[in-house]
Amino acid sequence: MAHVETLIVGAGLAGLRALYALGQKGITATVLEASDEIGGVWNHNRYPGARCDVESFDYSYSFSEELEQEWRWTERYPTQPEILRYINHVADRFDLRKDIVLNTRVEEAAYDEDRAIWTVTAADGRTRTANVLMLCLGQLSAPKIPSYPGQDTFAGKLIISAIWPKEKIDFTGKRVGIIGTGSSGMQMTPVIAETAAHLTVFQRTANYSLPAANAPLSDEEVAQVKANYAARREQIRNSPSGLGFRPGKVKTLEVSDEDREAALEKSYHRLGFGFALTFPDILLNEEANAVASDFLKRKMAERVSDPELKKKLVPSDHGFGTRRPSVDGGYFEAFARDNVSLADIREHPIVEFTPEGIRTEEKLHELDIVIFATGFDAITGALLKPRIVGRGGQTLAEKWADGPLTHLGLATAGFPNLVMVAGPGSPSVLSNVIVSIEEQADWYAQMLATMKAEGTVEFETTETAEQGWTDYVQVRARETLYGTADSFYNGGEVAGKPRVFMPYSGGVRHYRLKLIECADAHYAGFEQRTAPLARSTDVAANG
Ligand code: N01
Repeated sequence: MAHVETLIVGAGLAGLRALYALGQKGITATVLEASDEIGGVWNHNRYPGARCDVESFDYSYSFSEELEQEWRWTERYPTQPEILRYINHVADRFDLRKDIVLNTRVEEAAYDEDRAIWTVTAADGRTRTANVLMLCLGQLSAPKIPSYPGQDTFAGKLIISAIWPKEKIDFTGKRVGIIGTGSSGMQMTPVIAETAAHLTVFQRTANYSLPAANAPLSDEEVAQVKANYAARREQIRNSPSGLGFRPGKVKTLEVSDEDREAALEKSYHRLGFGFALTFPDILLNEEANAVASDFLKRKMAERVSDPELKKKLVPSDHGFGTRRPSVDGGYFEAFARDNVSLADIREHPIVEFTPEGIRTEEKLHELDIVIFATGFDAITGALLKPRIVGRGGQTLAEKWADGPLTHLGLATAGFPNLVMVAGPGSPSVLSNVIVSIEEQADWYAQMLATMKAEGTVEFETTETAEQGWTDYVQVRARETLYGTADSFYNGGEVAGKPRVFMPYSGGVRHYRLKLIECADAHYAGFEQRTAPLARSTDVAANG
């Protein structure tokens, strides 16, 4: 049985970055990846139009100045193929592949309390052991796949946006249906509309979206960013959400009507969903949020000419930013095409699939291809897929039955020597996630190196620490308007999921300070043992 100091599960942006960080500290690690390729969500989300809605300069690793200078992004918002190329380049550039095992889906991980060792079993039955288990499974990576009556009888092709096939799908002459109008559905709509015979977008909830203002990057622009990269990274690390611009400081209602309109207009054309930071109170104060929401509703309405469509496509049931908004490349304009129509499934819900297509309460939509762009079981979904067994045989699913409990988003009591990246209780989906990933990866590497040097064989967060942090996450969330809508921030995206606010909303900078504080206090909230608790308890019990 192969043994390493750390087993990392998942070879996406987080797993690779953790592998690099541990290597820098001389800690041996192996990454286990279910797919036949590295890249995580950027390997799987190959749908047409897939791109990141954070600027490429910022959606990239900051750990190597050479990498920053060598790599040349081509567009302001990078496409999925370009990000995947970047991830592969990083793996080669830093010789990471030798420690990555592909085609290895982890099905179970069990903690041996006597030996302080994790045993990980993959789908092929092979087991590996490690002192530490690090879960880098992604926060939006477990796809949510609806199951409608008759779905299996559909004679056409069913595709899931988050597990997009590698072969090219030809939409030419096809009648296509997209279910879901989050970022994925909105991004693919204008692209598929270009070749499909007809495209029907099935919308349950209208979503806020801003134009991407994407453009090729000029050599001058690239040179300018590269000349000042260190300062840009520093600013990002000290920002609320890890985005590369300076957020507004004056409150929404403290400026004149004209200045407010001008500021919103400027952000709208440049910042994507960073628009939310035009004023510091847009996500905190209802009046401020209403101003920003009304501005965006006006803008979205201007992009649609048909009055009936306008009413349907402009959101009316939640404030801007209380659910994840999108950044699109021509979504609203696509509905001006003769071959694109909207099916409002809030008004006329889907009744069933038939061999011919989708029957709603209104009519049968005849289709050749149906795409589920229905999102993810967010934040905890992927973490709870493998059976993870901690102290006393308790599984992580049992422990988190009423919602996740973590100390600083790092670890959970009863599961010694287990840590997670971008999990619940960390800024995760409320941040430019690569910033959060880097912060945690480096922090873990230092923590593990320190504990190794001190002879710690078992570390475990305490119930007091995890309850304290989990409560604090709720307190911070209540300061915001996130609680006013159902979303994947609060478990509202999956029926029956515990309704708990999961990401840390206090910002990237504040989170980083909390991590530093924890480390400076010799990893406060973690018990560190030079022998496994189980063994010392045995010794005590036996006199
Ligand atoms: O998923 P979503 P997504 N029947 O959850 C609908 C990241 N991402 O894949 O709102 C009918 O936002 C659901 O409707 P409702 C990014 O963080 C990033 O689009 O539940 N409809 C909603 O409209 C993003 O925010 C990029 O009423 C159903 C949609 O499906 C996150 O991933 C690109 C349904 C799901 O929207 C998720 O985006 C793509 C059902 N049974 C994704 N179930 C970047 O640019 C769900 N829906 C980085």
